[in-house]
Amino acid sequence: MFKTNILNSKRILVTGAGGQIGSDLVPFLRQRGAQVLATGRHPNPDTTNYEIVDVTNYQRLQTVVEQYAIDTIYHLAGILSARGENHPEDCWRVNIDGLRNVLDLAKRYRLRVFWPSSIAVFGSQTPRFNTPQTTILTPSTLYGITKVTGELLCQYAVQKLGVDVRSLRLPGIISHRALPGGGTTDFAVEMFYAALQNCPYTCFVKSETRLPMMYIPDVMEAILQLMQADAKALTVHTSYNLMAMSFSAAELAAEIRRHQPNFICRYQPDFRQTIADSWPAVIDDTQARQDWGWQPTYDLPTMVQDMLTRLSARLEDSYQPNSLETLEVLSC
Ligand code: VAH
Repeated sequence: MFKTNILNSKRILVTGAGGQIGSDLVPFLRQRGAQVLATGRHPNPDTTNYEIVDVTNYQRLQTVVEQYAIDTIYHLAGILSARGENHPEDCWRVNIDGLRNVLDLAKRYRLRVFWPSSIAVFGSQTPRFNTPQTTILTPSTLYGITKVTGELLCQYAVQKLGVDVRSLRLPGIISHRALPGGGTTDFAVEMFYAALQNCPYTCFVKSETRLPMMYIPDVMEAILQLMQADAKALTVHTSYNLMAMSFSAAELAAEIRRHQPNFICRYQPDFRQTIADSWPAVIDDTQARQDWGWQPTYDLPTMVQDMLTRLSARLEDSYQPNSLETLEVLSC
């Protein structure tokens, strides 16, 4: 079956390139021969071939698409769940106006688009275990509402406007290149930083809080496989369910302690507990496996092993992600 080769997307624009996914996706795509223009709202001296772009500014986005003859947009810019609850107007504006601008340009210039949705589309009325691909979507966060709205905009773009936009309902993501910012699943990354710097960690959800999670290499492969899939094979035009692993905060802390025996994790739930409680624990991703061959590689033990190895190397290289200084957990 003919695959849309990633190299056919020779000129890629990544929005939100400095975020948790973007920090990995830009080098991942460049290593595969694509020309990638990284963009973000703020200057990013660490990245070559970079432009400052606010996705809510249509004219700016259009100028860059034309100037660089872009053929594909990976639209990652957005405000996550926890920050979105504290800044709901910004969350709606960035997440919805940004996506609408991208989809309009995609229609106008025949661009291909990837856009990340999230398990945040599900709410307390959704089955928490083996959450189906098609089910009740009543999210309790504004972030989740923007993701449900975004999925319907994507489906409309495919079915009514002929746009090739593809999407994944991403779980919590664990990565080491850039700290996540403003998410409810950030605890799963912060634990590693605390453990490697011999700091006790105060987790902002209960120990028994179980959520779907994925290691960043699997996220990269899932995005690549979806974008390479033959369009005729795709039966979902809102966003695909995706599952790799599911673990509780306590299970993650215990697995880290197998390598860092002195790691101490305490639990002090805050407002993010309510958000986490509204999300599923285990996702049914059968459709993604059937349509385009999705298959995760990492489980909890292999992820923890690799994450500790890579992150400790970065910390030894005095790698300091911009937001590291602002991470209270490290003031131990
Ligand atoms: C968040 N990391 O916590 C994001 C993600 C499923 C979680 O959408 O908001």
